Amino acid sequence: MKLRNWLARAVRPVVSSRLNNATQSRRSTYLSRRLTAATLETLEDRALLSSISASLVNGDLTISDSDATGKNNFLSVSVSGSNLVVSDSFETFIAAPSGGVLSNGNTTLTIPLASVTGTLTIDGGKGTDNISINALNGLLGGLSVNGGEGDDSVTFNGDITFATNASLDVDLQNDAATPGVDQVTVNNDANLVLSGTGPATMKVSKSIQFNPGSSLITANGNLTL
Ligand SMILES: [Ca+2]
Ligand SMILES: [Ca+2]
Repeated sequence: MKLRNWLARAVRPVVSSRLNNATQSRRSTYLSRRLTAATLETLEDRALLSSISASLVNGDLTISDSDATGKNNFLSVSVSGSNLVVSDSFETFIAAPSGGVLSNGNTTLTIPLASVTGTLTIDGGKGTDNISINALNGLLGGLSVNGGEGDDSVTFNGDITFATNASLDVDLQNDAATPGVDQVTVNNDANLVLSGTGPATMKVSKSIQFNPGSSLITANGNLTL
């Protein structure tokens, strides 16, 4: 065998092997890029399911946890300027009723007080709900709070002077067949004042607590605790 032929036979497998390795490396790199590209593909936007409904019918504004199994709501109700503001710490509103706007990632509903001339109803629905009612200066109608199923807590943090003959209904025992263990707290210096024939009702299975300086006053309407 000539030296040149011998060298060719000896070197060819090595070159061939390195070429194969290089080819496999390129394929591997190609596949890796394909996989990387596939991994980095973006999905379309996914909206979390909203659970709080808000309806305004003839001046009655109703806020409800409409989730089938119930969310644990942390709802707060307050007045800012001439607007009523209802907000949840985590859950989002499905849509704003006419005249209202949503903000804070749809967790807050702001609507003119002038639109809520009837009853404001807060319905916690199922779940363990914390409902905080702050001072509602200028509330034009009545207020009804429902806890629904689950152990719920309703807290009044500020003054509410109801319109003449408007009512306060915090009966947490009549809004579900199994209403759970519910409580109401009226915090320091929060005064709930009804006038005319407007009645006030608070019913719970656990406790109603009035802290120092707080009060619940009716004129000619029934007071039921
Ligand atoms: Ca709830
Ligand atoms: Ca309840």
